[in-house]
Amino acid sequence: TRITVLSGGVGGARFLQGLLHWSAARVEAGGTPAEVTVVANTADDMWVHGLKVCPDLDTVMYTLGGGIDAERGWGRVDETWHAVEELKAYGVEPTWFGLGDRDLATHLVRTQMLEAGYPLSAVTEALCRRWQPGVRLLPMTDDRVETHVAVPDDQAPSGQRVVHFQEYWIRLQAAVPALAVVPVGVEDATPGPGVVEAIEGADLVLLPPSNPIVSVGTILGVPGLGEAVRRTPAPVVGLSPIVGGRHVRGMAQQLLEARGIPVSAAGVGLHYGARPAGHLDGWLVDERDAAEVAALEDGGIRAAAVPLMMTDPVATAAMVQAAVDLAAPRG
Ligand code: GDP
Ligand code: FO1
Ligand code: CA
Repeated sequence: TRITVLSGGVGGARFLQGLLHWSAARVEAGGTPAEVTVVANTADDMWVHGLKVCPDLDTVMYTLGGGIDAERGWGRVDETWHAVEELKAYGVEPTWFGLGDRDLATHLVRTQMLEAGYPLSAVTEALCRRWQPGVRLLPMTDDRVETHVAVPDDQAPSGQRVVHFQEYWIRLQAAVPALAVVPVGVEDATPGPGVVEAIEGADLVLLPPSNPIVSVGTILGVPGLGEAVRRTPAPVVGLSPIVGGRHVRGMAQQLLEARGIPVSAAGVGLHYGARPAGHLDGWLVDERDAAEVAALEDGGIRAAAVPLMMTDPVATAAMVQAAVDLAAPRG
């Protein structure tokens, strides 16, 4: 079974752990393993201190490769922070971005390869030769795309100023309203090598409970990629990142509000919409949002309510099974 997943960082990576657990359990039961392709968001990427940092690619690579700091959800386990302390001592901005010493090696390798002319997809493949994540990890595009966020600013004549998504999230803690969320460069981006083929040639396409605006939304915004999801012969099933009217972790709430999308499981599902005009055949909501199933079905989306908390790979594997069941209804 070829399964293609459109992923952000922490939420996507945790889901993928569950998917690989599901696949291993299937093999143990005498089945065939899932061949998993991950199309990862690259619009959280940032150039900092002359280095190219790709948080969502690295979060997936470290999580599946056993190098993640599981508590933090991003960066390397057993990390130290000497290099950023030294940069701070020099007064070099930005001082709010945490680059661990171990993590730095990844960015050094990546930046050197990019500057030698390799595309990001080839660099990612090279990094994955070390980490062996057990999936094919593809950047959504090799082109530069960066999400920027407009925030209120009394000092500015326009009353607002634009910051990089990372600055909004880390320095501002998403505590000020997002007046606009713009994936800069996305309209000129082309899908990375193998991405469209992975979607069109899949047996199943899954949208994990990743951020619907800055993770999955950005991926679907790459010209040709959203079309591939609309047109693939494979069923497309997603899982809600909103549980009980709020995000489980991160900042989806603020960004949904910025776009005027209701902060609810059904709100996000209906925002993706039913194929072929939208991107979904099926949508899983958490048990406590069971009352929202009817609204989704009215919108042409097959829906079911199951536990959606990714507490461990076993619980997450059960979510994968529910998505598979929703994709291929019996009878
Ligand atoms: P990021 O790139 O690190 O922000 O990670 P993603 O975009 O992949 O995922 C972030 C989303 O995952 C957030 O909107 C969370 O609400 C969602 N999320 C995190 N943990 C869980 C969980 O256990 N269950 C569900 N349903 N959603 C989760
Ligand atoms: N998240 C933080 O909250 N603070 C940081 O200093 C930070 C640094 C960082 C460095 C590399 C990396 O791959 C991820 C990093 N993250 C940090 C996480 C990252 O900002 C977020 O997980 C995502 O971009 C949000 O979608
Ligand atoms: Ca992200």
